[in-house]
Amino acid sequence: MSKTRTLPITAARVIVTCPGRNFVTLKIETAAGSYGLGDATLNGRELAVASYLADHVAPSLIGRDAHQIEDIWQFLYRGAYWRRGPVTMSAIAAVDTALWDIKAKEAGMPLYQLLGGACRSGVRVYGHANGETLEETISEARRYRDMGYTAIRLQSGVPGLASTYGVSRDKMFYEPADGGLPTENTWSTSKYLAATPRLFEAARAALGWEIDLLHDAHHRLTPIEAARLGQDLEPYRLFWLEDTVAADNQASFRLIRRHTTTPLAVGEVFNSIWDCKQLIEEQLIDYIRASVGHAGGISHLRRIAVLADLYDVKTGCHGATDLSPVCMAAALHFDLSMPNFGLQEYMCHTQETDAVFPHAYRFSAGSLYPGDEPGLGVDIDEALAAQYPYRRAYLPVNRLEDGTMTNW
Ligand code: KDG
Ligand code: MG
Repeated sequence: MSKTRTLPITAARVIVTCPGRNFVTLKIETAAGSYGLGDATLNGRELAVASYLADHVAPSLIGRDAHQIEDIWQFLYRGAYWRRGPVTMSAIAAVDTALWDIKAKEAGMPLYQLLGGACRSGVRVYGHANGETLEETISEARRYRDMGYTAIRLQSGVPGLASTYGVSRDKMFYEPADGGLPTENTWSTSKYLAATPRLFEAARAALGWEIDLLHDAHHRLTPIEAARLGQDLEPYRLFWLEDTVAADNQASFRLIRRHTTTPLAVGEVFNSIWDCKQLIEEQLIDYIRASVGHAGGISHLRRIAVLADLYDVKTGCHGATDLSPVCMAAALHFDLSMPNFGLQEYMCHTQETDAVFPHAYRFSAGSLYPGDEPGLGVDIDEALAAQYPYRRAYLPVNRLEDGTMTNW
């Protein structure tokens, strides 16, 4: 019998950088001189994960065998005693992703090959068209279509509201973490529910039916409001309607599901299989949006996707700008290898971010391709990263027009 070679971990370092926005990256090094990267960015709470990793996780990794990915995952999850939660699971995700990166580099193959090989030629993605007005949003959607996107998310300003989720000045990326203290926005569900069906009616008239359209309600509705929106959008055949309600109560999706055939997506804030077990097993959703970066890494996200596959639920990984290129690369290897991949979110990063994280993945004709470099195919330029120190940034908060706090 051949003896398995162990690969002791010699260092685990946390790199915090802000090339336009904050990113937290874990770099794990081995005795063989190889290293792997994991994204540990938790938008608006970055330093909590950085501390969790540097102060609590990193010391306990030194000397462990980098090849024992599952055992290390269980060690960090069960061994902490305190389970789940976004900080813990983002930290575990970073370790897990870095270890998969190392294993694939050691094997000399792109990660998707280790995960079972490609199930498709590329990873179809959706882009983000947004505008202050309905007209501006539709003209942005045309621009995305011209760039080759075959699926586009539409978010538009709501008449009577000063600002709306998803609408940004910069048209290639939406960057909500905008203040050294939380910006306070004002929200009206009734204004939003009146405006949104009009947006999609106009979009279908202008763009036709070939293109897939998506929308994100960003957790702002009650179940019955979500049911109403789903019904009102049915004539426009959305690819998915995302995050209608805050999904703390998974059973609340029963009510939405009972009333609408608009496909439902949820899960970008989920951090474990327990957040979506009921949603999946009762077939209350169509797409699960949990990400490699926030839901325990490749190992745990695979568990979620395997469960989802049993119930005809497809994946739709979160891919906003606050998920670093390390996370994006990991998502692409995962997407390529899973039989029940649905659609991948893709919001471009700034040139500064791309320079700090040189990567092999490429966009072409509506899809992303992870490339064939060993591992994830993404690196970090540490010298450049050091030129962009951390800047405190918060996500906005939301109040109803009468001042009541509500979901952002
Ligand atoms: O950090 C929060 C953002 O990632 C989130 O607001 C983006 O909802 C989002 C999406 O669908 O990309
Ligand atoms: Mg979303």
